Amino acid sequence: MPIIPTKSYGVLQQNQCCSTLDEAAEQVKNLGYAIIDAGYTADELQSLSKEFNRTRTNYVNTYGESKLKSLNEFHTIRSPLTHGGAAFLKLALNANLLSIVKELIAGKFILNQQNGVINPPKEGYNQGAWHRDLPYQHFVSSQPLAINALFCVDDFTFENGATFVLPSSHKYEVFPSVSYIQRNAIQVAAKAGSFILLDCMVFHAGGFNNTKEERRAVNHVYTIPFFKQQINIPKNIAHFEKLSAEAKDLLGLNYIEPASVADYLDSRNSKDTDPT
Ligand SMILES: O=C(O)CCC(=O)C(=O)O
Repeated sequence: MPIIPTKSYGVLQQNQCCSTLDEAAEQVKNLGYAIIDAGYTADELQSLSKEFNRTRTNYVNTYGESKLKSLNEFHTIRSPLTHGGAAFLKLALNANLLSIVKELIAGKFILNQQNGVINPPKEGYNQGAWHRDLPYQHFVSSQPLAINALFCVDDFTFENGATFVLPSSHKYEVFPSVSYIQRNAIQVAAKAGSFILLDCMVFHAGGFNNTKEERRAVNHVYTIPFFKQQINIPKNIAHFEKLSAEAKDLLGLNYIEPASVADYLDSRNSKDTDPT
């Protein structure tokens, strides 16, 4: 192992970092990715794995295999928290995850989307091409506006198509050349039960799954409330009244656009923040 110097000179400013979550937040800010443990027991992971498969079967039965295939949607379960078991809602509210998202996104943020992602054996899938999770965007932001948390239902390995990232690519606007990608992409292996955190502007792609088993994940995108949700979560979630105030806020209940000026003015009554 090389001995890495820790002393410095000519340095006026240095980040101070203490907890594992702080370290991960620093890495997401600088490199655009990091791994954290979600804190589940082996039994909890097993029941999540079963819930994933049950939800997928219901989803495919509801929307139809041939339709999903024709739309290149067969390897995705859209918004499992609104039609799967409570486990998916719990995942989106994971305390370790939210504490780091709070460090990364200044101010309020909401859950923009949650998707089950299946990387099938020996064939491509819709996440296997390079993209940003704020697609079609080429700006650079000094602060993260959106964070992706990809929960590993299975181990992510080099063999089963662990996610590739281009480190620090959230800091440049233009998608780099193929030769740059080949020289600089890295593959992020992670244990089942981890979240792979990405600044949503970092370029990433699912790898090729060269095993015989599917590699399953649940992706979450948290954004500042200015972005509209991929699917309207407040309209689709049952029993909202049972949720905590924090959960309602996170799921976007407080950020539905007013239908009229009158509704907007009514909404201002209950707010103590500046108009936006
Ligand atoms: O499946 C993966 O490894 C990547 C998933 C992904 O790119 C996404 O959900 O945006």
